[in-house]
Amino acid sequence: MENSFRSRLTELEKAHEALVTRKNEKQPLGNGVYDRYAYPVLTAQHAPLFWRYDLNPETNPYLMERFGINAAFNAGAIKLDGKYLMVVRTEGLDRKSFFAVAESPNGVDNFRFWDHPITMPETDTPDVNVYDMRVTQHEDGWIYGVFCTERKDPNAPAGDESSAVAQAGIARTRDLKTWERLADLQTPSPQQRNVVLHPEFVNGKYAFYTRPQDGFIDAGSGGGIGFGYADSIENAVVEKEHILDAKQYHTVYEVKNGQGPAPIKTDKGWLHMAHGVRNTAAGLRYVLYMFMTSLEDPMQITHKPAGYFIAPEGEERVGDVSNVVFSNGWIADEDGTVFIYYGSSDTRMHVATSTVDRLLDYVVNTPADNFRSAASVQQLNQLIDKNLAFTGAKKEELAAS
Ligand code: M1P
Repeated sequence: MENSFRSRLTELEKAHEALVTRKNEKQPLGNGVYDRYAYPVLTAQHAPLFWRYDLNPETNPYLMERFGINAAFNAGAIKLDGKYLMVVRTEGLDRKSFFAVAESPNGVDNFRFWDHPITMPETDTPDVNVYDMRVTQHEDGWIYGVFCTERKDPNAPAGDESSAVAQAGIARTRDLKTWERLADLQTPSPQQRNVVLHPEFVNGKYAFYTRPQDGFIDAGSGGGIGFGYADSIENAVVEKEHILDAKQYHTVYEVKNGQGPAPIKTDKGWLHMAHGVRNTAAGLRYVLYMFMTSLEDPMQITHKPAGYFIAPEGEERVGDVSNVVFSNGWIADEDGTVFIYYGSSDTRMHVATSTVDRLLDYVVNTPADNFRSAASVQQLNQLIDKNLAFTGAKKEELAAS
């Protein structure tokens, strides 16, 4: 028994190390906006063996998993002390999510979980489930984590064990290790998810992106990406939510949408990434899209390309909740590289890389949605005519030379 325990452990260790240290490769011929990578950057199998197994042969002679990890997805992200860090929504077999930090030296591979998950303090109303943290390095000096805290709906009728209430939990830290929990955000909406703290004060106040919703799944009469101010962060209250990006009929965000990570500041405006949800016969489809807001007035959208920026592809399309990509973390590096971290199908994490310049070009120069097929054809014809005139002129130029 002792021998088989040892040899099984050696095999498990080898396989785990090979997975964690596997070099990731940029896929050739991207779309010019960003590059995808060959492998997910983080999966449930990246969780350390000492989380999943009792490593004592006396108490676990068969070396079986004692604390299985189901998924590692929807991570917030930040660069600290030269390391690329994801605050990962890590989900056990018991369906409970918790936050755990995974660290990489280069942002695209070798992500390794820190030894312990985050011990998140609670408010007087304990969380049942916590997930999807947005990490904001605020100009007040703190790093904030804003996340969904989910609890059973106290008004659910007897026998209804599914109805839940989602609200925004807020915590702050200096090092992602020790966290101070603050009061949950209060807003006029019955439920909140996808709440994100803006990195700067606006008119001297903290500012939040919100996503008002009537129900736990349905945005209902609410929905859209909201924006509101709070006087204090310790007891944050947003009295009015202004909808800055509404859901809209026959778009990729017709059912609901939500701000992704905190926006990136550029000299042309705030770059945003968000998720949009549409309905299909096969269920909801989640994609990512981008837009830009004004530096002077972060409530004004100045540019918004039509359609999606990233949609699930290949194995990304399949998982616990299929046909989903979701992003709540990106890192803009000093050299302008942007690491876009996205979860696929509520199962695993991926990275795509771009640059601030490319993303600005994409957001500013990609045509906006005109909301009708005929208008799309008109847009396409303009591009075709421009290209044919250009290639025709080029041919004549070559023939004449
Ligand atoms: O399952 C898909 C996503 O559903 C929720 O997002 P939203 O609030 O926009 O519907 C979240 O639970 C998210 O984590 C999940 O990926």
